[in-house]
Amino acid sequence: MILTTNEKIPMRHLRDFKISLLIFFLEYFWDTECFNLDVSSATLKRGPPGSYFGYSITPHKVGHHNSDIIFLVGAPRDNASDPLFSNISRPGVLYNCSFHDENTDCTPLPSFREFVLKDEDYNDQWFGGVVVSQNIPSGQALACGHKYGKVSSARSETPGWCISLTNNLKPFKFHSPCNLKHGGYFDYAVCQAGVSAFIDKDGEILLGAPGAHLWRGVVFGGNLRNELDGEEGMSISTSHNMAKQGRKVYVVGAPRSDNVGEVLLLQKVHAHTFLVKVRLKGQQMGSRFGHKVLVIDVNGDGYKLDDLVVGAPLYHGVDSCGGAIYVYMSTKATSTASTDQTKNFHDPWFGSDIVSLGDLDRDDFNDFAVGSPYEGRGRVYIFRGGITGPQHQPSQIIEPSSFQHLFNLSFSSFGFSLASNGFDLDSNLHPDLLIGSYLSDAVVLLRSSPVIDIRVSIKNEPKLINPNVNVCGNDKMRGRNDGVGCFVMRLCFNYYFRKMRKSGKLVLMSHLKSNNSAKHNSSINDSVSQAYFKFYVEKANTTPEKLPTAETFSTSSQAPQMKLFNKTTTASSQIIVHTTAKENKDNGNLNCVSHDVYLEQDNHDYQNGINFHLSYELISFTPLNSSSSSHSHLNPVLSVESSRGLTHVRRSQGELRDPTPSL
Ligand SMILES: [Ca+2]
Ligand SMILES: [Ca+2]
Ligand SMILES: [Ca+2]
Repeated sequence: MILTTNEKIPMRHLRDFKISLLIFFLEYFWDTECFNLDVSSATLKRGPPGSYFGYSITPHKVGHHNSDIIFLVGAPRDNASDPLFSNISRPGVLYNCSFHDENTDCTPLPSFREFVLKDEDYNDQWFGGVVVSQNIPSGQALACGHKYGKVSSARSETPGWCISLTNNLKPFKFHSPCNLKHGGYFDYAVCQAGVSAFIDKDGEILLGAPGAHLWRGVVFGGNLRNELDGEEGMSISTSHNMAKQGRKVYVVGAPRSDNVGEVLLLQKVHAHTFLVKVRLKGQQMGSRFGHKVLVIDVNGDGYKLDDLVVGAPLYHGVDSCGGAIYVYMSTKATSTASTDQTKNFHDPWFGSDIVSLGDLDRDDFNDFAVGSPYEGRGRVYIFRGGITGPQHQPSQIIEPSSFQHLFNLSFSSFGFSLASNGFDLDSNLHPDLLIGSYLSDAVVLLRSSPVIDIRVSIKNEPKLINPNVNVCGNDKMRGRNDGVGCFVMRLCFNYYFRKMRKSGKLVLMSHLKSNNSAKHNSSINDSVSQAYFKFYVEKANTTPEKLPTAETFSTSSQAPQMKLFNKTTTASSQIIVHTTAKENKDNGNLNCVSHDVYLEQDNHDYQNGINFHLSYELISFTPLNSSSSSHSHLNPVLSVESSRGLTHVRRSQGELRDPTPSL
């Protein structure tokens, strides 16, 4: 059945799927805010030149343990070394890579010659164009060559094929569903089965064949056929956490369907019957909505409802191209949509690949990565999940320029392929990410740093600053009553390692500044966090005739109103703490530092608060016990929440007036 374009999007009519929509477009003004994927420790694997090594990647768990991970990398334009393939041009090769050892090369897997048949055309078959893994311990893998053809016919036919691999990478099943079918171009002759493929937790294999039926497309395996009318099967996934009672939902993308692209959410009602539960449409002709789909729970909701991210890499604005991703939240909320405009890029293909990172920063929300491979040399955007859905600004933008000097390699198409699924190569409890650049025949591993939250609090603060009283700790100054007001600001830093306890030495550096123009500063240095405080001078004991005049307000706005004890307006402190893994709680009282703060003489401005700007950065963390991992120890980074810091305002009771002076 082909559903017509007049059919309404049924999302609001279904009990099982209540969806709200967020849209993210490629924005030029996104800042590169570094977070915990560490670019300085990037490692690289190269394939033969021109082989398109890295066109597809997947982690693969070997054996029964989560930690035994290898990586399968497709090089679909590579020549095979097997003599049987000596006359075959660029059949494509699948590589087995270990990133545990930086110095070993990836090894090509055998050519699966037992499946090579007479009269078949393996030239330029693009084997390794897709490789996927079940990604569970002892799970299987699958690799495809979607341009595998038949030479027995006078016509050029490309049914495509895939091969199932056992957990230890032995081939055990050949899939070429279109090869067995008859018919010409209107049927299965140019199926290209294996343009996309998916193995879910149950072991069910789905093969996308977008070329079937004159490019209307078919998905094989789940018997999903002909629901869509344009490249159905370009992307496929399943979810057990989207519908009630955990019933499996099939997600199928068709980026040319109905011109704007469509994604269907289906359920199996009988062995060969599927019911369309939700039909999602793109917004723009030719945007390739549905080119990529990702099932992920991004808001950690109580029912662990899976949400959906859809890529539309050719979405464009009026005068520009950019790409967009759509995030559909499985929630009881009413459908909402937000829009924005794309900026001037030339086909960066933002959203051409989208992968789950697991919980990259261990804040209990899953995060995901989006590739934008043709934006310059390519970029990867990291989006953090959150309680209301993913954050609109990427938490990190990864560009190859930040590490390509390590390898003396000029990257191209960086981010075309991504692979993570939450694998943790160095066992630091934070997931890692593989990024492919097929035009450079390269795959880069980025590991993620552990994350520390620092909470700053003020102890022993005065409720109000009495300008006539000196309460500082310095004996020489104590008790003076000469109009030099003074108070003690005691700042305490508490640390919290996310999801791990570590013994070691943690060094922080803090800088306290008084500055009336201090305000929230958006240009945060990579690793520097900030907090802001504001205190007010007490009005008590001032007689009406001594009240400040309007001129006092106008001239005081730029000049510092206070001095620290050493007569400067900045004080820095190094804070060292020895953390222990034995504490009952992960929280440790890091340290407190005190600053004696003096007001300038004769400044009784109680209307303008005195601003303090605290910045602090993590200098180092040296663990007591070195890790068993072969990878170097990564320094922790401060969490994004730490960066937001603390904004503290203390006002005098009942004395707040309109700050605009009345002249
Ligand atoms: Ca969710
Ligand atoms: Ca997270
Ligand atoms: Ca890790």
